[in-house]
Amino acid sequence: MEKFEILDLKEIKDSRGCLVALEELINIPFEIKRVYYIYNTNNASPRGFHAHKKLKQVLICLKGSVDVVMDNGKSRINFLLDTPNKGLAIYPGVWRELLNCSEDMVLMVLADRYYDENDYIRDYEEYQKFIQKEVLI
Ligand code: T46
Repeated sequence: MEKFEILDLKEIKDSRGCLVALEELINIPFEIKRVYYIYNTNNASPRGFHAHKKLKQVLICLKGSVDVVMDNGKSRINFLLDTPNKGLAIYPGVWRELLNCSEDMVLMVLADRYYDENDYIRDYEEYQKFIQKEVLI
């Protein structure tokens, strides 16, 4: 499994609390075009279940927790996001599922492209065909 990366975000800690700075092309591995966040979730309503053709993203769980399952068509890996000082960079061609979102979860996502529904592959069979083509190129 490749196409993802765990980013250890430097925490600046003092008696007042913690601060993390995000800087494009420094600790975020792309230019940031879009930021969105997901909240008011519950663990009975999983999200994701799609892949992106071109989009790169970094997921940071600011509060609560979520299991991010990543699938490359051959194997699946689960990564628990439960701290604001870890980022999960997901590159194109990875099927992702967001499971067990806690009710207090606040998930911030940085993206390198504007929103484009045409970049999504929301059908798993279509995803398998897509990665098969990628392997042949
Ligand atoms: C991803 C995971 C982690 C917009 O209008 N603009 C946006 O920037 C986004 C991200 C979504 N939308 C619309 C599209 C849908 O009508 O918001 C609705 C919910 O989106 P979606 O069902 O794709 O949400 P998730 O949580 O399943 O997936 C989202 C991102 O779409 C996706 O890129 O990787 O979060």
